[in-house]
Amino acid sequence: MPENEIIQPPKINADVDRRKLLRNGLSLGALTLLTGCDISDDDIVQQMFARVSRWNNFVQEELFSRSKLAPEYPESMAVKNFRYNAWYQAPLAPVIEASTYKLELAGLIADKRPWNMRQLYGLPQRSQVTRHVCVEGWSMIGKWTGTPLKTFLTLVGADLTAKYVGFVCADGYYESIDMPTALQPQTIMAFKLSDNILPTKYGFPFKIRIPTKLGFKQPKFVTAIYVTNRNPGGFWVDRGYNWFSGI
Ligand SMILES: Nc1nc2c(c(=O)[nH]1)N[C@H]1C(S)=C(S)[C@@H](COP(=O)(O)O)O[C@H]1N2
Ligand SMILES: [Mo]
Repeated sequence: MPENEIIQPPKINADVDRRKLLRNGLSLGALTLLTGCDISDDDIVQQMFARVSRWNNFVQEELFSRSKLAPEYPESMAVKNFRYNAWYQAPLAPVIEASTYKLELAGLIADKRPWNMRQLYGLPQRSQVTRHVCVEGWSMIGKWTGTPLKTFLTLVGADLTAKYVGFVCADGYYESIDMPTALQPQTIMAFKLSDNILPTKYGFPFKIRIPTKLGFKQPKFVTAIYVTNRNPGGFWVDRGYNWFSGI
């Protein structure tokens, strides 16, 4: 089946509501599945989903580049007892030793010297109260405090014209985001939740908090950050979830 028959992207109309457009993007794929394909052929179905997902990445990146900030809420709305989530139960969360911890840097970064906890916690910080949305169907408002990822990337001389920022975690998890999202001022290296140093299960020593993306795009227990022009994928993305996953 020729590629251009599978998805006929609608023209992007700047005025169109982004959710409506995303919905149309999805139903377009579903429609093609129902009408144009032999759905008994798993390969083709898989390829189709991959194409729909790539198309969704493209639409979302286009819209994100002109989109606004995520809403911030009054502090009184922040939940104190935040919900935990990961691909395993909380007692199995990796315990990171603060005195020996090092954040490794790699890829298109000029100064790749690793950072220890003292250096990280010495960075300028700000607080923000935003909503975390998990793809599993729950959301919660929390207060996170930390350093804009942009501040950090600038300090270490990262190539800010590169396409992706990738993250490696202590629990085998990994994620990556587009550079515009990495530079968005609300994307932070979060050291605190509800004014307390991040407890182990919430990602000590820090979590990348991104209020414009779904929960699974926000790696905890980060041990390495790298900058690259090749899309590094992610733990759930490589298991079929959409890579951009904006909210
Ligand atoms: N290292 C790591 N980061 C992760 C995950 C994980 O399993 N491992 N799960 C993700 C998912 S699906 C969600 S919803 C949030 C949950 O973060 P919380 O425990 O602070 O609520 O972390 C994200 N980051
Ligand atoms: Mo999630």
